[in-house]
This record gives sequence, structure tokens and C-alpha cells, in this order.
Amino acid sequence: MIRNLFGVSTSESSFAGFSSFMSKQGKSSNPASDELSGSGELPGVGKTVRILGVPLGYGCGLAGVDLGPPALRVARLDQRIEQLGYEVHDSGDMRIVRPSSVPEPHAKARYLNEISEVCVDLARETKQALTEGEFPIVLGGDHSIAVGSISGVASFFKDKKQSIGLIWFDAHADMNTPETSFSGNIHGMPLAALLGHGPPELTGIEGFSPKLDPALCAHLGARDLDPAEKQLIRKLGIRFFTMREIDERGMSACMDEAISIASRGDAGYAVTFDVDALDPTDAPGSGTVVRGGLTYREAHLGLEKVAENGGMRSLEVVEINTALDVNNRTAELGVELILSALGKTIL
Ligand SMILES: [Mn+2]
Repeated sequence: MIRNLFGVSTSESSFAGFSSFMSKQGKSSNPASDELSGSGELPGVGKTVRILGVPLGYGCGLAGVDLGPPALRVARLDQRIEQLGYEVHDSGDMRIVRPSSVPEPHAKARYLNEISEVCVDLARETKQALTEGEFPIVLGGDHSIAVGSISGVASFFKDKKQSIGLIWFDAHADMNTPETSFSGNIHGMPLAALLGHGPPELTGIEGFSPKLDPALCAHLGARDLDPAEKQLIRKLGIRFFTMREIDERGMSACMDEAISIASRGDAGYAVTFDVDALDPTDAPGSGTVVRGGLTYREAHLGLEKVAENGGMRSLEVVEINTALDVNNRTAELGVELILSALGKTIL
């Protein structure tokens, strides 16, 4: 069994502080802020983001995803967020110990206990960031971590008797369960788990289930769904904006509708972005690429609209695979998309 090693700080955080030296350099004297000050008020002034790196890769069964957080930092994530006026608290990367045993060849939910343990910690850390008035930005890792991060966001708002919405960008539904999954890889199951379908180790995090009301959820970018997922989508009535619909109606109209669905609750919404939602020509660094995805500009437009709307309560970028990436292009785009979601505009 794995143990999350705690950082050297005196807090109970399971995030090591080793990368914090990169983040805080006295933001009031940020030279880039001065550079940009002529273009009007910076979107991040007076706001603080909390960066939580989660280098967990064994939900996807492929090496390389565990280096997503460092790849985003190589693309100067913290510094570029600071240039938008935000204060950046980088908690570093969660320490994840390799599992001590390999699952059975046909295991239905590979590394379930290990992933559950990480998600329990991540839920607590994400909730803690919100409690301290900071905006959580979670860096994957594979998409199984969404069970942790979004459980934490849902739990924070549940305590305030509020319901959180969701915008989920992905080529896949991520709505398998151990019973329906072909691979047993948990990164294909997180949305189902958050909606209350799946093993109690995932659905029961933070002590309640489901975390999300399907009526407040919008999914964009799907083009590769399994038969059982299609059934569950129909049963729950969750709104999917497939690539077919985005082609037909355009990203702008689909995004407006997605935002209005996610805003039906009283708490705003969580955003999670799987880079396989993007077309592989723009994002080659993913282990699950499918042709015909969101273009570079469609993705930016989507997140620019999220920023304009102002309802986003947490942001997550997952599934960047450094072993498959080309010159860090996918991580670079990941940072750009985070900046768009945080209010960076062209003009
Ligand atoms: Mn996914």
C-alpha cells in the first residue's frame, strides 16, 4: 500500500513544499504587472490561486502522465499566472509512492485503493484552499484525480448548503464503472463516480454521494463513448455537447449553453479539462488521443467565456503525457488555457 509522504512544513498538507521556491517572489514587485498595467485592470488583482500538483499516473496504465505537473511548471505556469495580477500559492506536488503490488491482469478497477487514498487527500486539500479563500488549480496526473478535487469542491459548498455545477472537457465520457470498463483503468470512471456510480472507495469520499446533480453538469468534446456509458448518459440525462454538435452549432453557442447549465445551481461550477478534448494536432501529448477534437481556438474561446462568466470555482488540467508530447507543446497549451480561464484576453 502506498503512503502519501507529508511535506516538511509544519502544516498537515500532504503536498511537499519543494517547488514553492519557484512561486513566491514578491508579487507586488512583479515586473510583468508593470508591463501590462497600461492595458487596464489585471484580472487577478486581489485574488489568490492555490496550485496543487498531483503526479498520479496509475489510473491510466501508461507512464508519462505523472510528469504533467512539472511539465506545466517548465512552461512557467506560476510566473504567467502572476503576470495576470494573481498571487500564487504553489503547494508543490503531492508525494505519491509507487504501489507495492501490480493488479491482477483483468482487475476491474486497477489500483483502486491507492487512487482512493490520493483522492481523499486531494479532496481535503482542495476544500482547504477554498476555505482559505484561494482558488484551486489542480494539475494532473490522470483524470482519476477529478474524483478527489471535485469531491473537495462539492463538499465545501455542501457545507454552505449550496450545489456546485460542472463543466467537463473530454474526448471520452469518463463514465465507466468497474463493471462496464474494458481496461479497468480508473481514469475512465471519474465522472460516473462523482455522479454516484462506482465503488464506494470513490463515490464515498467526503462522506456523501452523489457529489453532483446531473442537471447541473455539462460535458464538451466527446467523440469516443462506450455502449454502457451511452446508457448511463441517457439514464442520468446529463447534457453532452458532442463534437458533432459543436461542429454543427459552433463552440460559442455550445459553450454559452454549457455555462448556463452549470450555473443553474447556487454555487457556480468546477471546470476540469482533459487535454484529449483537444485535437491531437494541437495536443499530441496525451495517451488517449482521438482525431476530430477541439481546435486551439475553440478551446481558448471556451475558457475565455468561462472567465467572462465569472462562475468558475475550481480549475483542473489533466492527462498531459510528457513521454508522448512534442517539445512540451501540450503542456504549453495547458498553461495557455489556464491563463484564458483566469481572464487573460487578447486585447
Ligand atoms: Mn478524461
